[in-house]
Amino acid sequence: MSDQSNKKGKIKTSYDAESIQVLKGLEHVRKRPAMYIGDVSSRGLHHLVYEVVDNSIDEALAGHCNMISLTINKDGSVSVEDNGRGIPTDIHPTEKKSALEVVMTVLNAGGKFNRDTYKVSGGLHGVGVSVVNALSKWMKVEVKRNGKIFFQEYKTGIPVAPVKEIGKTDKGITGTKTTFMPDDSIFKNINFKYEILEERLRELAYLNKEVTISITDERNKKSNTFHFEGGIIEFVKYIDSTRKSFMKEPIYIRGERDNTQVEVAFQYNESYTDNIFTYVNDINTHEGGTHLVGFKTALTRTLNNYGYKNNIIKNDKIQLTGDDFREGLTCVLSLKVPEPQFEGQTKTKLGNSEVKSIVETIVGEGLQDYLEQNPSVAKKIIEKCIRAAEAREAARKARELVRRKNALEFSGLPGKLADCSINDPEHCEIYLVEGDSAGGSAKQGRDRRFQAILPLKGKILNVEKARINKIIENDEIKAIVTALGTGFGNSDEFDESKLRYGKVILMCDADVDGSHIRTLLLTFFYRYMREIIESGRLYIAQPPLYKIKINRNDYYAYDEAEKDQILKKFKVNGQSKNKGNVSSETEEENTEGKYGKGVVVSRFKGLGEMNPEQLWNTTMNPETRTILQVSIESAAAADKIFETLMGEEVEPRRRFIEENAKYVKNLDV
Ligand code: 0RA
Repeated sequence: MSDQSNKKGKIKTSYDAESIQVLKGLEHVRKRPAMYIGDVSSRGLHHLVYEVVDNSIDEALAGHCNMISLTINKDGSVSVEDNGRGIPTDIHPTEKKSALEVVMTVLNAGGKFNRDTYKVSGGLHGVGVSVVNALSKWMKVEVKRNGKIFFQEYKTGIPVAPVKEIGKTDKGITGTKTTFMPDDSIFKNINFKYEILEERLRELAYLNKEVTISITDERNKKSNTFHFEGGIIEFVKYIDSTRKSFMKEPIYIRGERDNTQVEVAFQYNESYTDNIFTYVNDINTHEGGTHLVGFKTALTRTLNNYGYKNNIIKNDKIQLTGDDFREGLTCVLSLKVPEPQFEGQTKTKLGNSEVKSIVETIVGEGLQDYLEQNPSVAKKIIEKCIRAAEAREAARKARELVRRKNALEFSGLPGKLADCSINDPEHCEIYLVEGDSAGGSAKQGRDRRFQAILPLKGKILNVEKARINKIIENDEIKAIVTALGTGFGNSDEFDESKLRYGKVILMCDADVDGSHIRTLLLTFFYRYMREIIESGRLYIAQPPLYKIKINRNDYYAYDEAEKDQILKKFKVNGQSKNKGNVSSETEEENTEGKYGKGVVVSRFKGLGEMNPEQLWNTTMNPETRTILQVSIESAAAADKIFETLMGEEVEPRRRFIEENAKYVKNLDV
């Protein structure tokens, strides 16, 4: 605020000037919402809730709040309530209005109140509740403070009236409750998904063990409450609930240096892949960063040193690498950093260089102590790492063999691959197609200049259950890897710069088997070619579910709703719910009697039922198709679903199927 605004006589004009500033700010948020919340899809929509919840979490981190409850109301709005100190309501000294109004309406006003907590900044979080307000049709806030209840309401971020006292309460009862209705003229769809919010709240409860977080969906009476006294230790157990571990308890280490708090829990399981989740100020740093590097360095060095010193690793044996020390590792690393710098494509990579050595020191010392106090566990861990190294060595030899064999043949490319003619990867794409018959249609329907087709037979190997040396013996995986040209697996074997196509598109049937195969493929990419997902090159094709023939014209519908829409548009009667009205391409029933003259609705059972021209028009032509870009979150979710369904442990699988029986059809990302 300028000094002028405090001088008598100028207040009125500067207040007006300020109001204009505020309005301009809100206007900008509404004009360019993506700049503030990433996008206006489902992701951005749910982000609004996280933003509001983060404010309550901040209050909890400051030690003043231990209850947060979220409600999806019947009308579709969301309420977040906490028992913190309540947002201050006194008149703000420079802004000349209630501090509450300032927090709710001024961009970046949050920073004006120094709450001495670890402020989330950068990334998508931390933009402030005023942004949520600006993007809401209406918002209401209720504050309990000093024995009073205060209230204010807003429309598209603008106060309807000044802050008002609407009642009294017990002096000891304090807190903030915010309710908002996202603006449907800004968001494509304002339907909050319980499962998405529940998952984030569960995660927050693991990361902030002092808080109890509950969620209620008033639309269908779902609810859940999360409180984990064990914090990230329990988080690790939850992630590994489908896997077996030889350790009774995860290793837990915590420490603090230069105001940076480090907390880590990890254990080894019997699988061959690693699951490392890293968080900075409660944000999942999907892209890793300096904290992850520090952790990996400490893990490798400490285990290696201990192994040599205690004669578990023999000098004449093969050298163990970082990857060997992470085989079967499940880890949650959580940091509180005062001024985090978030970098990377999705702003989820920690950039602070000083953090590496902080994490490295704290984890190194903590792990060293643990190993010395638990020699038998230490021995088991290191022996597992040695087995990993041996398998890696065997895999290398097998790969070498494959490479030499390929060199003897004329081309290294798989026989089933129908390659494209252009050589420039950026302009080429490859379709990985389920089944030979769909593969055949795709080969005929494609634009052979830039589209390559690789048909896959049946189900690929479950990569979670096999070590890398078994995985590379699998024919389908071998074909994918050679077609892509990148190699696969760890950093020295995988090279994204060798990728022969700019886009990799998975094309599976729209049925249960197809979704299973898609999940298997996603899991493979997530585990062994993650960079391809991270650089946004992995896609999922969207074949239509229905063909609707109306007076000789064909229309395609990609879901039930679209089919109804098309039928409605042409004023065709008939109930879509009644399966008898719909014929499959192969067993074309006479449906004319049901839908009226000249109308045939057919359901595609699989890609193979489409002829090459149909496949091109609906699914492959870049001008008209829709393809879904796979995000790292959706791939991780697929991996989790997959692990639950396919993993070693029977009980979680039974539970999952029971709980999700009605959803399993839609295992879609
Ligand atoms: C600024 C200062 C104080 C509390 C808060 C903000 C606060 C904000 C939110 C947002 C959601 N829940 C919240 N709870 C508290 C501290 C005021 C004091 O000193 O009492």
